[in-house]
Amino acid sequence: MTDSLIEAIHSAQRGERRPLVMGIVNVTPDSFSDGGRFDRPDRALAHALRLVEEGVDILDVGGESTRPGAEPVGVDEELERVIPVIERIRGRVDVPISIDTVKPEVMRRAVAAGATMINDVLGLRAEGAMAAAAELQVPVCIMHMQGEPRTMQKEPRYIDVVEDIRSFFGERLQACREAGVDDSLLVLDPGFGFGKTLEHNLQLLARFDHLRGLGRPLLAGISRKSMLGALTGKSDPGQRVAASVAAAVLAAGRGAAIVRLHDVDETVDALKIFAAVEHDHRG
Ligand code: 7PJ
Repeated sequence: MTDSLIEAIHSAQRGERRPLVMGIVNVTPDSFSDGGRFDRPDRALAHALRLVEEGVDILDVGGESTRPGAEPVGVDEELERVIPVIERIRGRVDVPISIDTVKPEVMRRAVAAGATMINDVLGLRAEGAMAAAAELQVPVCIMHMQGEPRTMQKEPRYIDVVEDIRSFFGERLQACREAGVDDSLLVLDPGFGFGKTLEHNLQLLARFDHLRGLGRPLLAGISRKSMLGALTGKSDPGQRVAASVAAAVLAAGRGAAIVRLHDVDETVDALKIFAAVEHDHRG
């Protein structure tokens, strides 16, 4: 499972196939606000199965909200949210599961329960996370974030947002090598909306292809984010589907190997058009 996932990611990076679609499965109280504690895993399972029907390539299961202003969650609470969901999904379908966490203990328990990828918004900078990744040897998404979720949107500052993030990735790649996390396992993500103004986010998307120089597959997560609300005037994230699909196609055109998103059905269709034109009729 791990080898075929790595091969698919690298094939997308080489431009041989359309980007992989990573569908978001949130297991946080704010995303299931009307659900009680006990039916939460079943609701998350039902959501995951729907995404599979819609053609998702990777399911990204997360139990801690990293939205601007969000408060951290304890390890026991996070485990209680995500492990039953991973077990239920694994019992039903073979689609690769990614665990969206910054905590080493959650990484270990999630992989033991059947996850085959780690998605870390702190880029393995939390205490013990790098060692856990070195031990688990599964693909890891290293995301860039300036600051921390509680305060990151206060006053983000860069000299040049693309170059600054490139040097952050250079430093993380070196740290991974030193810790024994193989280069072939790493995916890089500039972290749209994580300590970035609208202008920073637009520069990152416009110049997303500059990050290809790092030689690693790239992930873009723009789905329903506030940058799209700012551009369309739509304050309700649920109204940002078309904007999200457009952003995913733009990221695909600039070399994203994975796009992380909510609206799988719509985006898979859009990427089929993208692939038919870009891969099949350009010679
Ligand atoms: C991202 C993420 C992202 C990666 C979130 C949201 C906020 N992980 N987790 N990249 N965003 N790798 O989905 O709106 O952009 S949480």
